Amino acid sequence: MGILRLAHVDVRTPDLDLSTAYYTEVMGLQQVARTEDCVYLKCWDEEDHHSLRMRYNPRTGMDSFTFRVEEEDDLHDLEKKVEAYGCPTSRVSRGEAVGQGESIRFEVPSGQIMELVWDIEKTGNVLGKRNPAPVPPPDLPGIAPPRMDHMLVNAEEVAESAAFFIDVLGMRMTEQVLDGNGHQLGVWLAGNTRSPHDIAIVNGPNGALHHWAYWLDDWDHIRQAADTLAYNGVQIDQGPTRHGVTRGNTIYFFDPLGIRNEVFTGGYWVDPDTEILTWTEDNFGKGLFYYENVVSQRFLRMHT
Ligand code: M3P
Ligand code: FE
Repeated sequence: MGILRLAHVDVRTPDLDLSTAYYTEVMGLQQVARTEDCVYLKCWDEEDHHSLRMRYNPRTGMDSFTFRVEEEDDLHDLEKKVEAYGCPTSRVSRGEAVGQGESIRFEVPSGQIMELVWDIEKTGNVLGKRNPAPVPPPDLPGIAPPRMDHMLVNAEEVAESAAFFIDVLGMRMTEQVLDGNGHQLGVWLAGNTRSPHDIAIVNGPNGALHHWAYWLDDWDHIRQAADTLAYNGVQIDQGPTRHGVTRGNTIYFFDPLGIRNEVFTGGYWVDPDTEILTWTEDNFGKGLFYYENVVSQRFLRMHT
């Protein structure tokens, strides 16, 4: 019960056509809808209406991020809990947003706008439900990830923010990074999925988006993604490499407006009784990038 998984990320771009070209042709997402000022995109194996909304605005940034709750009642339970914690909530009614019904919105302690929704329009993946092929059509352009995986937001007070996601929203912590005084510098949190994280929170400016990540099925697809990125002249931030935290294989890179994207695979299964893994600050280099063992300043200090 409660939070199920990341549903969609909503961002602003000053060049909707350029961003759309990148996300469809290089990232290889499907464009599912376009209004006067918004483009809606999804991955080929996603069942929901969309996982990315891009809205035209002169300033690049994140409007909000949305998690899906498991049951309809969870929406109203969590609305009460968020209100009781002291965050005012507002409701977005059915018909106000493309691809979904009623939702609730609020500002998390680190300043980002979060939305919870249960009623999402299920438009299905590209494979269909009758004798589906196990793979998408071979001619999909770009990286073509099957689904969005997780996101990372920054917080000035990681512990306060983590407590909100855990105690109020009911998410589970899987890993954390502690400084020498035992204060949290980063936390990795799972909803009701079996992955090591649906969202992570790492020390940085309030309100910032660090990245969101697309799932790839294996390391070889990460290698192919690196080839696609290099071929298209995309600026790679780090990788291909491996995280110590989550054990995931990864590449970080920037979209044309400077928003960081990640492709991610690997990790491990998390059960409700899996014990929390702890990293100490002196090992954070390996936690971030296991092979390089670096705490890259560009990686930590650049965000949207
Ligand atoms: C990940 C991940 C930072 C760590 C990032 C880790 C920003 O993105 O997927 O585990 O310190
Ligand atoms: Fe990540």
